[in-house]
Amino acid sequence: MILYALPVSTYSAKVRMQLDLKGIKYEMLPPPGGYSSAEYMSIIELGTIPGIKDGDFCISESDVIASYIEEKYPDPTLMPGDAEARAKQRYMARYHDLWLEPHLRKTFAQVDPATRDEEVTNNLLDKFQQRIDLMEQLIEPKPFMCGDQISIADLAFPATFTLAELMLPVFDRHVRFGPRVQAWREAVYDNPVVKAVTDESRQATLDWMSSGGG
Ligand SMILES: N[C@@H](CCC(=O)N[C@@H](CS)C(=O)NCC(=O)O)C(=O)O
Repeated sequence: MILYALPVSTYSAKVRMQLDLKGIKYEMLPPPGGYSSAEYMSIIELGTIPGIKDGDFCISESDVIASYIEEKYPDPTLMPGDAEARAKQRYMARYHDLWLEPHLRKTFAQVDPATRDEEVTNNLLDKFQQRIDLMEQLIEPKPFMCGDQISIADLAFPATFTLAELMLPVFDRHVRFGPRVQAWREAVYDNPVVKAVTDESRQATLDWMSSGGG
C-alpha cells in the first residue's frame, strides 16, 4: 500500500496510526508534485492528503480511508464492541473532523499579524476551545476515548491537540484541557504507535513554523 502523506499533516497522522496499529506495511510518499498538483490529482482527485493506493484502488478522505482499512484489514480491530460502541467511535472521529479541527485550521489564514482579523481569529479560537470543553461531557476515558481498547476515536485528536499547543501561542492564547481530556491524552500517549506518530508530527510542525509556515 502507498500512503500519500506528510509528517506535518494531522489528518495523515490519524491514518498512519491506524496502519501502524494494525501492522499493515505501507510506503509513505509525499504527494507527487505537491498538494493539488496535476500529477497528484491524476491519482487522488481532490489533491489532498492523506490518500492511499492499495493495489489499483485509490481513495482519499481520512474517514473513508479509515472505514476502508477496517473493512479490508479487520484484524486487529480498531472498532471494537457492539453497534452502539462503534457508533460512538465514529461519532467522536466525526466530531474531530467536522466540529473541532476546522476551527483550528481556519486560523492558519490569520497567522500573519499584518493581515490578521482579530475578531475572526478570536471567534475561531473561542469555538475551538468550546469544542474541547464539550468533550468533558462527551467522553468517559476508560482509559481510551470509547472504552478499554484503543479505537478509531482515539486517532485524530493527538496530532490536532499537539498542533494547537504549538500554534495558539502565536495568537497569545493557550489551549486548556479539562480533567477527562487530559487523562485521556496521557493514557493514549502511552501507546507506542500514538507516541511515535505524535512526536514526529510535533517535530514536523515545529520545523514548518520555524520555516515561516508556508
Ligand atoms: N477532510 C480531509 C481533510 C484533509 C486535509 O485537510 N488535508 C490537508 C493536509 S492536513 C491538505 O491536504 N491540504 C491541502 C489542500 O487542502 O489542498 C480528510 O479527512 O482527509
